[in-house]
Amino acid sequence: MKTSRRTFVARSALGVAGGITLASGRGAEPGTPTNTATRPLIVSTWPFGRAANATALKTLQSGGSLLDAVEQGIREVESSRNPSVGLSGLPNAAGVVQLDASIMFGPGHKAGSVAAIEGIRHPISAARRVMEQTPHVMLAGEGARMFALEQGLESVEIDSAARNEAWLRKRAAERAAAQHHTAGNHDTIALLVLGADGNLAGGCSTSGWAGKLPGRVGDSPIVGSGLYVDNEVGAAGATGLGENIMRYCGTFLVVELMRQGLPPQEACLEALRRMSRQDPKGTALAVSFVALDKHGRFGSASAGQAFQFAVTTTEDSRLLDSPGIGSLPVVPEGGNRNIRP
Ligand code: SD4
Repeated sequence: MKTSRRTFVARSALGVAGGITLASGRGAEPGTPTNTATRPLIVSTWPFGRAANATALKTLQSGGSLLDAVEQGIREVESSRNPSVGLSGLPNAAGVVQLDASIMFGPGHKAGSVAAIEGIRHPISAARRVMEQTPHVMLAGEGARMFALEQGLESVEIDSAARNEAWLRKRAAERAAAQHHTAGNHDTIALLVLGADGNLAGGCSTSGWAGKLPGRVGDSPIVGSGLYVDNEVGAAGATGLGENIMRYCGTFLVVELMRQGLPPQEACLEALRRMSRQDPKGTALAVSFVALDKHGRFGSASAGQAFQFAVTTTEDSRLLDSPGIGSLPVVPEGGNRNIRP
């Protein structure tokens, strides 16, 4: 369930003035390093992230690795009949569900992703296999599907004749539909983990922009756009309008701002400020970030959409309201003085 716009604006104002608003419970605070004894620290997007975090935590507690935790946490959402993650996601303009996913592992700076993949139940597992079983980072379209099938990943039948027919029938309408991104037709799971050993991992998975043109690839499978993990610094994940995230390498920007000294929440806000200065496609920003750093701090920021994120440690699990850039003062030319040159 999403926060109403009015509630969002009220909470955003509060969030900026007095720190993030708690949607439920007590526990870890943004900006304050989480107690190392309560790690792992798991942060993910949207209220459904809470179930993903719980599965990730359980995976770690039963001896799984950081990557197992990311993969299993995201599989939880891919299996949950979510309208914007996994095969239950909303289709593209031709009536076909095309999925994007990526995964990164801090040690070794490893990455894998799949883009515009069809008929594969768990794109996050396909992304992990690309990372671990091939010399590549990204596979797309039919090649990604063939690889996933070869790897024995669960699939569903694809009827290409019916698909082509649908494409021809709806061609004119789909072009028009794809021009108009509307809020609320998309949500991505991005999940980040700081392990008890101090290492980082993350992943994300989505069906992307509902009604997108066939073949459209969003930010989620692109390293540094929908997901970025740097084991020396921290990790960030994105949700929202991929076209805007991709133009700025959004999560790379957040991590690099953390490298320059900003805490995660400030880094998310500063990235959004920079991204909000230009709007070449007239789509408005509609972007949210989550981030965590090596010190166990975490944060989030949102522009143009109400956004909640889930934070889990061994001590507690909570949903938090993200502060919105809409209620922030305009940043003067010359940028943010908190950033070290
Ligand atoms: C995309 N970023 O494909 C994804 C969609 C999303 O919240 O995150 N929606 O553009």
